[in-house]
Amino acid sequence: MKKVALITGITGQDGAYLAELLLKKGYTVHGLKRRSSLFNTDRIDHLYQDPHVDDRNLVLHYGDMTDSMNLTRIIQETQPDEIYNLAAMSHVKVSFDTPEYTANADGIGTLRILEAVRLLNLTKKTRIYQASTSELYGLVQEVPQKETTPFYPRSPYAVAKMYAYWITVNYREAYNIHASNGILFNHESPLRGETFVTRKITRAAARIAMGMQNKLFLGNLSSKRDWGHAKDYVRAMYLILQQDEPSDYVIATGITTEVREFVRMAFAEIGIKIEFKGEGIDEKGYIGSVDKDVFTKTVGAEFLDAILAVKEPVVEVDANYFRPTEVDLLIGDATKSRTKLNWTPEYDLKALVEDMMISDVKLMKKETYLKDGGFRVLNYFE
Ligand code: NDP
Ligand code: GDR
Repeated sequence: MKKVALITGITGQDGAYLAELLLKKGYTVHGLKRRSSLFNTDRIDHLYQDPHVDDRNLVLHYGDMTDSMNLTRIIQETQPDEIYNLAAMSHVKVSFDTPEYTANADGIGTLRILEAVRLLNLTKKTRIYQASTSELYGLVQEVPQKETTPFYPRSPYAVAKMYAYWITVNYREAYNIHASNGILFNHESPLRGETFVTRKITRAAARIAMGMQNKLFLGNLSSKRDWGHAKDYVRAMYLILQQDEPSDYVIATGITTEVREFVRMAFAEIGIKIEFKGEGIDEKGYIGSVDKDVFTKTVGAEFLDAILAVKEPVVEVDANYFRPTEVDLLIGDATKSRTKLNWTPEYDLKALVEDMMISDVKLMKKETYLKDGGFRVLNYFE
């Protein structure tokens, strides 16, 4: 019998990689997708199957984490062996603008899934993975952070995720459900949303190199994150649900890096050396030098003269990106995952940055070729 998985948040970064992984392992994958006025399945279009074909192994269902009846019906219809609850309003800064919605989708949404499994008498059959986060650690209590480190959430997002973490533990203890938390530290990829800092940087670096953008505005350059690759992290999610006993696991690389250094690394991939000058809000990043060979090989000779002529700073600080309360330092200790799950990441930070830069340069090149060929982005009002 084929195993059945239900992924909430299948259209997001992790959902896309996880769907790919589970399909490769022979699962039938059901995914929850939100209705939106534009297509929102870009990340999984390569996995899409014509709904008119029998025996599809990827099926999408309209739904929302704020709609109990909808979630309960989908779980009833699909009878999943495994639920990966990845859906969330996942942007920390935006959660300060939408705290109530974030609590509903990220916090109570998790309860809705757990309660549906209980009401449908699936507690023995269905295993649940909850997408918990290093943001739970918030204000630094201990470094590196591990499963036993106390939580101190610093955003409406993190507080909502703290509820989700504990309700998962509670349902495990109260109803004997195989429900586990993966406490994942930041993980990135070419599929990362464009407003998270790493993707914002790699995308801007590619655009600046091709003369499509002059400046990259960032917030706190000094915060430190433990960045891994999403491909490695979805593998950990799968492993967590294959264990005989449910439990909670930290997934991290154990290495932390400043946002400022991530900027340097991204530009360095295409031969541009960034030098930061000034302090605080006045700190700026300038092009110190360009390695012509690397630039020509990665970006293209046709863009070289223009980049050599840039004298203005290419990185500046914009206080609008500061958060009312910040998480300054995250660094994870994944000893438990390494020993119990036998999980080890394949990507280090250099390989991650390279993967993201290659992808963004390719994407931006496509855009410049289209523009040069006389094509423009469709304007609905023309
Ligand atoms: P994304 O933001 O890329 O994806 C979030 C997904 O959730 C999208 O599919 C989105 O749909 C969906 N979604 C959002 N709100 C709702 C809702 N109300 N109802 C149904 N679906 C909804 O996040 P990631 O893939 O990066 O992260 C996956 C999960 O892991 C999230 O829960 C996140 O909080 C958590 N996490 C992420 C980490 C990371 O570094 N990436 C680290 C630790 C935890 P749509 O595409 O329509 O927007
Ligand atoms: P984070 O990721 O908040 O850690 O949450 P994000 O990439 O948004 O921020 C990381 C750090 O970079 C600083 N920063 C900026 N951030 C953004 N987005 N935009 C900027 O311009 C900018 N400039 C500096 C931030 O202040 C922060 O310190 C991510 C999400 O995926 C969560 O869902 C997940 O739970 C955690 O990672 C682990």
